[in-house]
Amino acid sequence: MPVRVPPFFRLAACLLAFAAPARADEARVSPEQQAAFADWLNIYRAEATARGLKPEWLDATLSGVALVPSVIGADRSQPGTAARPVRFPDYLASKFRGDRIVHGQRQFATHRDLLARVEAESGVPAAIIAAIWGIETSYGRVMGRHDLPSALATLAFDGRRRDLFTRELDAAVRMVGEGHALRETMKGSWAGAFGQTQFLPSSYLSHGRDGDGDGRVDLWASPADVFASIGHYLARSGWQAGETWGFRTLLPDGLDRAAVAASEPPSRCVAPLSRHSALKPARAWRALGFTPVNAAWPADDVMMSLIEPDGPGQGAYLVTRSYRAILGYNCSNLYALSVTLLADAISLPAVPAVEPVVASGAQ
Ligand SMILES: [Ca+2]
Repeated sequence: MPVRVPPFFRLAACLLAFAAPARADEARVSPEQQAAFADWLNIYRAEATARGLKPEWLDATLSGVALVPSVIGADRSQPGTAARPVRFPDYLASKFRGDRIVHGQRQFATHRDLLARVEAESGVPAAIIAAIWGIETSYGRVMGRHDLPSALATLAFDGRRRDLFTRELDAAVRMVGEGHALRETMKGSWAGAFGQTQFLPSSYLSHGRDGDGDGRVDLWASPADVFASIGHYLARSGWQAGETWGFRTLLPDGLDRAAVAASEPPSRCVAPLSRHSALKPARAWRALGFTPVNAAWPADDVMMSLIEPDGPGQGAYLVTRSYRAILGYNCSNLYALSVTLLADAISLPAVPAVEPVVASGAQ
């Protein structure tokens, strides 16, 4: 994916959205800001035309676009920075609150055949696809209510990540212009992600898939399109067909962490992948004395790395290369681990894969 916005940022957006309804937003825009935004829109329109976007596409998409101060506020007050890291048990508890697991079990059963078909086509396990759906939008129930072109234009105008959001606004214009979406139905999060997958517009154009064969990719309303698109996204991000994500593990006594540390710094998703050990075959971890919790070892040659999200002795996981495909969806170990544990919880309800971690924060 394309650049993703970590889920905690989206939570902040939801809170801000409740705190600052659109009408109050409009009242907080000064005449000077309105004028600056109007000037910026004119410049954007001219530059977008030069990039090949048709004037009628721009007219249709930018109709009714407004500056939304709460979007800027959300973008500038993102929590979870290094100054106050979020502990994994607290993060997981927030992701699994309410009926996230029980409703997921029902949804997984309801869509079992459809998910199985997407698994066969993409190589990505049905439960992982369903868990992404569950974490992103609570199985399609919470998709964001911001006017998408307004949110994207506001973030591009604000400038903190101008290049990113200018590209995404371009992609939104193309979605409308090419007939993928109706302007009036384009709702999403403050950060420009939309639909049941929470794709950015550029992800929609590059990874959206028509799962129900009606000739359109509808990520707001078609479960078949949603599942096919998530499966395609993860497959393109490196999921290895037939591979599991990994498992929670007990550590051997006297583990020498320096001896299993990675020797090269990561070249992408740098901060999360810096928390991973070297990739070693499953047989090597087994020989070191690691013990899976409620899981079986994969084939001997499956490559795995060790993660301890809260530091030594606070809970450990051995994860495959396929796990890293989830980091392509959202570059965060806490996000990816919450997806994998939710996948286990909704597909293997008899296995208490989650409770010990939430309850103790340690193994
Ligand atoms: Ca479709």
